Amino acid sequence: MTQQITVTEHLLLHQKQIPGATGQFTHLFNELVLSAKIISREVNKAGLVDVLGFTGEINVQGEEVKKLDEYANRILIHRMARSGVLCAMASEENADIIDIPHGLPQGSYIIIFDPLDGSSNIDVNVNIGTIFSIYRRKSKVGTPVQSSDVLQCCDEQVAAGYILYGSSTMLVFTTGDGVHGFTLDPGVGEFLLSHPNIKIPEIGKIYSVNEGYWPYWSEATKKVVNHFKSADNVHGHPYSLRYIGSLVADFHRNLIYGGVFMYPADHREPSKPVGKLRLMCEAAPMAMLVEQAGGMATDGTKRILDIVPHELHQRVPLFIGSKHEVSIIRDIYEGQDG
Ligand code: P6P
Repeated sequence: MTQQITVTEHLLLHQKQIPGATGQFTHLFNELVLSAKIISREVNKAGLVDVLGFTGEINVQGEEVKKLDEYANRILIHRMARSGVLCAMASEENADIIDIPHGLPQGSYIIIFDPLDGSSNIDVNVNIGTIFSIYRRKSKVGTPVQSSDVLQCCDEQVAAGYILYGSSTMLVFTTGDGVHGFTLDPGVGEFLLSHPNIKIPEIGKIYSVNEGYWPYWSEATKKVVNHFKSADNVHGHPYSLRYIGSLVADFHRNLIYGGVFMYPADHREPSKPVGKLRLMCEAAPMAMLVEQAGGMATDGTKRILDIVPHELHQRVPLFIGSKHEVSIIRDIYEGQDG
């Protein structure tokens, strides 16, 4: 009988190792796990019930909102508000910080999430995911939450992770003590430890980027991507290109197999000169995960976790994955800058 460790058991074990841990965090995580199970149930029957397609609304990102996006956002906001341990939250789908409704108990944590990332893939049954990032407030408990409590340096994250809705539903997260993967056993409704202490291979054989944007890239970015398309690299032959168009799925594959995911700055839209991905609800949580797994994450040259956000939905170029590849990318960009 393989040892079946649930997320809750894993967290309680971890919590015992944190002096003065109050159990607030474990409670928050249990609510997150419940949200994941509810969203997974809906994702897995999409197509059978009326959750596919668009709501007809446009979100703060200027993107059309999918019904399942909206559903996942509602579930997370509802469950997180009632966790009793948050003082604020933020969603990729909402323009502003979401306050905890008056009358509900509050705590010292802040969660920032992308409720259903990769939503352009929902209607064609391609893997999608929920991404989350957790901070502890800096301002005094009992005083109004400050924007600085939310816009903290990305290195201040106390936890980060994602739920991947695919051939199985997986929860992968870190609390700063390694990266651990849990797979949902739908028969018993529990996430069971399936990938303890995940480490990303030092050198990868895969690169992930949307090459359709080639005409909009800088010469330095073209040099970076050419490094992986040519034989002029550590392998002496081109890397394999794998690109799903769903960050959680692309990241998860590279985390397990090794490789690098790139979303460079491009010049398609003058309003988004630094690319499409959001710092706080996509790049920062993935950066904490990959570093905890022995990898690297930069904006091309600067460590993602060293960035202090200036606004909630700011975007950032992202190069993330195996240490060797992300280091090579940094050297190429720095070399171009002279
Ligand atoms: P593109 C999904 O919409 C997303 O935010 C990420 O999940 C994914 O990596 C990226 O956009 C794909 O963007 O421009 O290649 O379609």
